[in-house]
Amino acid sequence: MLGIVAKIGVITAVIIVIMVAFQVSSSIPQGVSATQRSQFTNPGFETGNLNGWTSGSTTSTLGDRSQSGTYSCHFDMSGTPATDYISQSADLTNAESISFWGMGESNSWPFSIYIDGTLVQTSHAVPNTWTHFTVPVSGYRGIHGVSVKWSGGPGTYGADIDDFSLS
Ligand SMILES: [Ca+2]
Repeated sequence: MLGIVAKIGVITAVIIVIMVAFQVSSSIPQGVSATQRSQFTNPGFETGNLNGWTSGSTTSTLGDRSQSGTYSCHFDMSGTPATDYISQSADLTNAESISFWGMGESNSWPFSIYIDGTLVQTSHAVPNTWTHFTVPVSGYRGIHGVSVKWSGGPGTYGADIDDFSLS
């Protein structure tokens, strides 16, 4: 008899938990996801190429040194900022910041970040160490051209970048 009472108690508790869970889930407004953000196309270069990006002639992808996944974008040491760059248009309306990871080959040369062709930040790469960089963009609304250029060349040092995101 006591066993049956205990079982009924457990079943009642389970039903209450299910009802509470249903009420919580149904109270979340449908169709209103967290703030809608556009993201970069091919942000981590995992297509193995620069699809989605406009890039300079000494800019490519490499498959042996990514921050995550398999591929990263590589700025060759033979290039200059005119040829070691990538660029993509992004909707910055709901973005607080752009972030990406960068790594220099051997010395602390800068990545230069441009929005619509205007230099907004210079961030120095750490030699042989992936480093996370953040660029504040809360003042921007709408679609803007985002570019990163590398200033380690020509003939000195290359660099890699990976994993762009808007947050
Ligand atoms: Ca990657």
